[in-house]
Amino acid sequence: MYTLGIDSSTQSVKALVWDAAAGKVAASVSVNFGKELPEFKCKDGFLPNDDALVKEADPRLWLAALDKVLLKLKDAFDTSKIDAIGGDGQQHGSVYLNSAWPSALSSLSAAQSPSCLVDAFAGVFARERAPIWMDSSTTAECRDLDARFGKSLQERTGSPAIERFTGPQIMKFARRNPELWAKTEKVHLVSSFLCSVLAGADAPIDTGDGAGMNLLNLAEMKWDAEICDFTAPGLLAKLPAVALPGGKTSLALAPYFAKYGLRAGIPVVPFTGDNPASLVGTGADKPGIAVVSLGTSDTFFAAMPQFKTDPNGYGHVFGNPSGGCMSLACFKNGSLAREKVRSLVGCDYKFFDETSFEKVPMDDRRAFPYFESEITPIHPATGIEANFDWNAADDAVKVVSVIRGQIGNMFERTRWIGKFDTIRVTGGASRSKGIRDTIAAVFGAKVETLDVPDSAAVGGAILAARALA
Ligand code: XUL
Repeated sequence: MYTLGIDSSTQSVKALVWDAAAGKVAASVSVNFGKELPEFKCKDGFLPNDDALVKEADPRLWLAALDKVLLKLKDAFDTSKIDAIGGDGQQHGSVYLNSAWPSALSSLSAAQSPSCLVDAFAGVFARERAPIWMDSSTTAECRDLDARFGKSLQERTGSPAIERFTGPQIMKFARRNPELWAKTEKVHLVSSFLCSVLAGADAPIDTGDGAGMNLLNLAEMKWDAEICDFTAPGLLAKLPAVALPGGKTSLALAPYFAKYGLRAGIPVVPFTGDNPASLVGTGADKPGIAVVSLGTSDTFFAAMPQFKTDPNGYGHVFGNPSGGCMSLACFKNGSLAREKVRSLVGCDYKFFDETSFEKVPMDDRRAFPYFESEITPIHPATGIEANFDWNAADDAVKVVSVIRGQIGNMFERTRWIGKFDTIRVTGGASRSKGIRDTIAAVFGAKVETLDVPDSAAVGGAILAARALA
C-alpha cells in the first residue's frame, strides 16, 4: 500500500509517497515558493509589507504549488499506485472564501476540467491576502479577548490569546473590513483549504490544527460558540466542521487530479497542522519522547499524557492526531535567522554546522537573533542582542553564541512541558552536528535524528495509511 503525504509549509510544498508495508519513503519531490513560483512574490513564504508585523501570503501560491508538485510527482513515481492521501499545512494561516467557493470546488468534478487550480479558484477569495503564522499584528484583538475571557480562554482552548492564532486574525479582519467579512462564507486553515481542493468539497478542520485558532474547546473538541460569537459576527456558521477522530472521512480525490496519474475517488483524509503531522511522522505521538523541529519556525513538542497549560502563557496545547493532546512551543526566529547569521558571518555550512563548535569551548556567551519580532518570549525585531561585544567577536563565537542563545531560550520556555531523556530532532537544520550537540548538552538528553527529514509529510502519509487500515 502506498499513501501520499502533502506538506504545505511556509517556504515550500512537499509531496512524499510512503510505502506503508516497508515503512519507508518511495518518492519525494518539492517546490520552493520563492525560487520556483516567483510570480507570487512570496520569497520567504510571505508578501513584502511596510508593516513588519504583518505577514500575509497570496493563497493562489499554494494552489499553483500544488499543481506543480503533483506534476513533479507524476514524473518521479507511478502515481496510479497511490491508495490514499493525507497531509498538513503551516499552522494558523487562514483563507477567506466567498459564495463562489462551492461551485469552484465542484468544477473539479466536472466533465470539462479547469486548466489549472489558480484558474479554477479565480474569484473565490473574499480576502486576497491570507495572514500566516508569522503575523504579529493583532495585539489589540488579543487584549480584547483577554479582557473578555481572562484565564478561561487558555483553559478552554489550550492557549491564551496569541497574535498569530486564527481567531484574533479573523477578529482583526472582520473589524477592519466588515463588508469583506460579510462576503466571507467560509474560513479555512491552510491545511483544510488544500484538503478541500483535493477532495473538491469542504474538508473539516482537524483538532491538531484547529486548536491553533483560539476557538476550539479542547474538552469537548467542538467550536466554542461563546468565543466564536465574541470573535466575529456570524463566525460559527463560517467555520468548517471539526474532523472526527482517527481521520475517518468520506472525502475522496476529485477527478481533476487524474491528470497527475492519481486515481480519482481514492480517500483523502483531513489534513492537520505541520507540527501535529511531525509528531506522528517522528513516531513521538505516544508520550515519552519530545521533538525539536528546526525549520522556518523552531518548535518543541510532545504528546501530552494529561491536559495542562503553560503557566507562563507562551506554550500551547493542540489535539494530537493519534488521540488526546500535544504540547507545543514555537520560536519565530528559526532557520531564516540562522541563515541571516551565516550570511552576516560569510561562512559555509561546514563552518556553521560543525567547525565553529569545535573552536569555541562551552561558556556563557549568548546572542539572540531578533530579526523578526519574536513570539516566545515576545520581543520586538531589534536584530542581534548579545551578552558580550558581538562586533568584536570572531566568526565562530558569533555562530555558536546564536545557537546557544536559541537552544537555551527553548529550554527555558519548555520546562512546563516536562523533562525528557530522548529528543528527536527533525527539519533542515537537524543536519548540523553542532546544533544537535548543543540540544543534547542544554537539555541533558539523548538526541536522535531521523532517516527522513520530512517528518511532517511522512506524518500526513501515515495518517492516510491508518485511515485505510
Ligand atoms: C506553530 C507555528 C509554526 C507554524 C509553521 O504554532 O506557528 O510552527 O506551524 O511551521
